[in-house]
Amino acid sequence: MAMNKTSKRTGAPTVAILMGSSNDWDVMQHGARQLKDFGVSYEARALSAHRTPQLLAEYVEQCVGGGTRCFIAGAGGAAHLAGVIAALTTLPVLAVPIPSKHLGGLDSLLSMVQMPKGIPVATFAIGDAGSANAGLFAVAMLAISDEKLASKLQAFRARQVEAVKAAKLPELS
Ligand code: RP5
Repeated sequence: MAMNKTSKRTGAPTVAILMGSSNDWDVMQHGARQLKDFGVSYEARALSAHRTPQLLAEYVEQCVGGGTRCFIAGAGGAAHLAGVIAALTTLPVLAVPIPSKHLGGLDSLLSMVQMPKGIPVATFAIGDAGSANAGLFAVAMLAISDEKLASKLQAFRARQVEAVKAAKLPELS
């Protein structure tokens, strides 16, 4: 397991966002956006569990050694990226199912949410909302031990309340 090795990296991101393909970025950018807006350091990389398994393992090992606090993993189809990362570390892994060409992301969702007992991943909604929520969930985890971040999260929630209260529905003609 990566956490037991000595490989370290200086300047490791607080949150590492991994995706199986650069084509996943359109979706994964929404989680990155949340982290950026909250001032949480992140790094986004395309690394695949099946195309680049060794590079993936090395990267996870370096992040774990360097102080990364959690991983967000997006993948589509037979989406085993999040599960493989979770097998390499005990840090939390937040999984984002990417919409797929033939099954609309249901394959990705089931691949992530149906992890066998013992190696959990926290699975979010398919697509943009899941990606954004994974970012927000990472913020919430970090906010447990960071009062400033907790205040920012409270303010974010308060803005949502105000937006709902101010919402106007169209009149019928
Ligand atoms: C997965 O296969 C990736 O996560 C991506 O969603 C899907 C298709 O990859 P590409 O063929 O678009 O690179 O590994």
